[in-house]
Amino acid sequence: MKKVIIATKNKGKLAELEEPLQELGFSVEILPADYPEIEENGASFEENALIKARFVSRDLNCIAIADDSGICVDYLDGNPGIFSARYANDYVLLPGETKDQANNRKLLHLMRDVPMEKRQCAFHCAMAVVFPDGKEIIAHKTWEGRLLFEARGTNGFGYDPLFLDEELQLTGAQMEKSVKMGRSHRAKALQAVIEAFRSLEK
Ligand code: ITT
Repeated sequence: MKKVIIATKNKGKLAELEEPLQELGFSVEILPADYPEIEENGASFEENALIKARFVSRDLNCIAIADDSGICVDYLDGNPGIFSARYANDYVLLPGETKDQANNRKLLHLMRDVPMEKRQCAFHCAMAVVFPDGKEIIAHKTWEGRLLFEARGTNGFGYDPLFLDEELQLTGAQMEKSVKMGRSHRAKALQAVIEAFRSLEK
């Protein structure tokens, strides 16, 4: 059985990646809790995904899979984009507020006067696999939607409560995980990576 390490500290991503990889027959490991932060200084989702997967693959001599993702809002010229995780770093957390909630609060504030017809957005996910022999796979996929004026739903993580899938009329946080994994940026990127992985093995 091929062993893969998921190079992420984000529990939401891990919850979405671990099971599908196991179902595909991989033995999946996660990073130790005290694993150092990897500096994400790339200029694109792809560069950052590769930085994370290369670092872990070389450091732990394993097949590593990493995801760099975020939400791009048309009205904000594609921001927060690759800065999605650190978007509200310039905000003081309210009592009991998580980082994800502060990110959402900032985004809602900046978009407060923008009408629904100008609130198109998309989740992006670049997923990279790096092998110990240096082989690499990269895929970049999106999930289009609209940014709501308030949070809806409690599933998922990050910006899910604000992101409306217009076809289903549900936010990412109102969907069961299995529904999100039939539609999301991450699910599509994972699928593309798996297909490339399989053809490398042939
Ligand atoms: P790792 O680098 O350890 O993987 P991270 O959280 O720092 O974890 P990123 O730099 O890729 O990961 O940032 C992703 C950001 O985009 C973060 O704020 C997430 O909450 C958000 N995000 C990504 N995918 C999402 C999804 O499916 N639903 C909601 N928010 C998502």
